[in-house]
Amino acid sequence: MKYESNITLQAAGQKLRVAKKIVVTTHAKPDGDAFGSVIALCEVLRRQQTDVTALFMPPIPDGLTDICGEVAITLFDDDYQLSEADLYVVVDTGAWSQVSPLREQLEKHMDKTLVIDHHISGDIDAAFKFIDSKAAACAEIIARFVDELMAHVFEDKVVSNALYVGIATDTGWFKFSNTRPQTHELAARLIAAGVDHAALYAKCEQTERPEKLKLMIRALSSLELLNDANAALMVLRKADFIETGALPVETERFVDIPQVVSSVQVVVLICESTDDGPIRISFRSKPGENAVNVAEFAGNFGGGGHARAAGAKVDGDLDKVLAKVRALF
Ligand SMILES: [Mn+2]
Repeated sequence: MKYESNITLQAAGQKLRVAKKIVVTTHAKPDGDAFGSVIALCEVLRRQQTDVTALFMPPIPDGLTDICGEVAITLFDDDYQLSEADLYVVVDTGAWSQVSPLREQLEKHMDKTLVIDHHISGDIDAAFKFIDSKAAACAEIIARFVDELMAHVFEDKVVSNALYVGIATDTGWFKFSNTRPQTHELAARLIAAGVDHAALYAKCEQTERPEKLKLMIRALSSLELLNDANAALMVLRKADFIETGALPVETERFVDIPQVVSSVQVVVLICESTDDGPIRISFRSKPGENAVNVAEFAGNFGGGGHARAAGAKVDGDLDKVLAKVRALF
């Protein structure tokens, strides 16, 4: 299946304009872009009197529920029944693997489904696809739909905050290579419209618990630099989680920290389970000429992922896993 647009912005906009009942959803565990894209689009649809459902597969990002204004959020659970609608919209993904809890129900409605996405691949065979893989965030595309449908609500607080959260989070607050002139132009337009970007930064990025910092200290004190500081290895044992009171999910972004050292090309974080489950290994690598393909590393442990970010789950003894990871460098 070719993953490319088969409908113009105007024609897709017309579908959004005429449908009386629309369900808008996105990938499970939505990030800022997924969440912001759904909320911005739903707010515009709500204002044009569409009966709209903003459907999310949880968890939704902490701290973002108060940017939704009057858009009511529906959370998917095992009992959820997808209602009949004139149009189903999937934003920020076109991959069934990312929408799997909803697949069985949504698959019946492919003839009236519109995918709006900025990824390069996808397998949801929707009748309508509006794909722009050059867009830094799906919210960049949604901004074009806002202009197409109801340009005057662009300055609406709900719409502008949601779009800003989308573009800022998907570009790492405008530092990733996907950031392009249009991204900054949109950000400028949104800030001019009154977006409080510093407040949104705090809402999105400064929401952690103190336990996370305590665990971070443990992770950093475990740091080993290998192969002339080309690789950084960190280990968190079961006791580290228990003694700090931190949760396994609170290791998020620890793998970014050692990358501040110029020579570090690869970071590995090994986490023991707190409930005797498998050991979790996360790999990251920096882009560039000598970029290391960490998906291959993860493959050695029965895992996989992307060239720059990969992972594996392994059963067994932590010290044996550690030895095997050290032997990679
Ligand atoms: Mn995105």
